Amino acid sequence: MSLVTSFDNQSAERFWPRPVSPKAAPPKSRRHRTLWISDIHLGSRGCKAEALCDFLRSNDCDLLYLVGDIVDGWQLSQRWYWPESHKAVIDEILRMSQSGTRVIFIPGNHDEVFRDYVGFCFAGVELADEAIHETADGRRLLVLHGDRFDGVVTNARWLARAGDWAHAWAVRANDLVAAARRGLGMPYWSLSRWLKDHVKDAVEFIGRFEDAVAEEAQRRGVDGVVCGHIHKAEIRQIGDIIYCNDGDWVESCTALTEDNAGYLAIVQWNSGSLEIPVRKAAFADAAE
Ligand SMILES: [Mn+2]
Repeated sequence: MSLVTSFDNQSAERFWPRPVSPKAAPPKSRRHRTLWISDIHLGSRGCKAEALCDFLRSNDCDLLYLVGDIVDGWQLSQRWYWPESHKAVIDEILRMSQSGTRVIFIPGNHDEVFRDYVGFCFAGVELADEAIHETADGRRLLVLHGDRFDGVVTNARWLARAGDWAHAWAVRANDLVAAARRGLGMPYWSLSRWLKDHVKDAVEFIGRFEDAVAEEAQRRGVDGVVCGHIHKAEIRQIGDIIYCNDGDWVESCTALTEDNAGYLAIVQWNSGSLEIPVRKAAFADAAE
């Protein structure tokens, strides 16, 4: 008994110091009921960690879903890359968890090492294979990363890996093109965005992926589904299912948000301001 009582909170903190001091947190400017983010790829060069830090510091939520590929274990296993800004993202998520945000982490294929710990809770972060989210207006959304549909879509795991490698290079090439255009005073233009929209196979892959995910949601008897994995933010009706993809933080810097009325929207973080691009769908309207 004495052993237990002597291990109080103070000594626990000595062994596991809090990542950041609470006084450093300024008031957040926006509140959401729920936030979904995924495909951050911490540990890879393409990761837009500064933008995400900025986003998390100015956006608050009751419930935060980390929908997979938060850490890029594939990249890290080849070459260790962990700059301060990547650590800061983890710190910010832990700070949110400590200030009352419920955090649910659904590992993806790039951070599949965490799948062994599903059902556990670390530093207030709950690990799950998938989740059922109930919106403020009572609809049920299946939340999963989405890589399990690669097989259905392509039928080959090596192809997914190859695609991943090609994507990593497209993102790098994209950064180079963007820097060159900036230097020439030209507006931002995304190469990998253009590839995704114009290369026939990519368009076909995305369509088939979205259909497969929606089909699974239909089979499970839920109203909608939230996933990540393909780095393409989306919110649209597929049959009876509302399909949401929260996008990524390698390129698009997008999140899915829910407000207190159950209204769902894709938001894009653009140099410190929150933009709501083309699609903003009232869940209730869209599902009726
Ligand atoms: Mn993935």
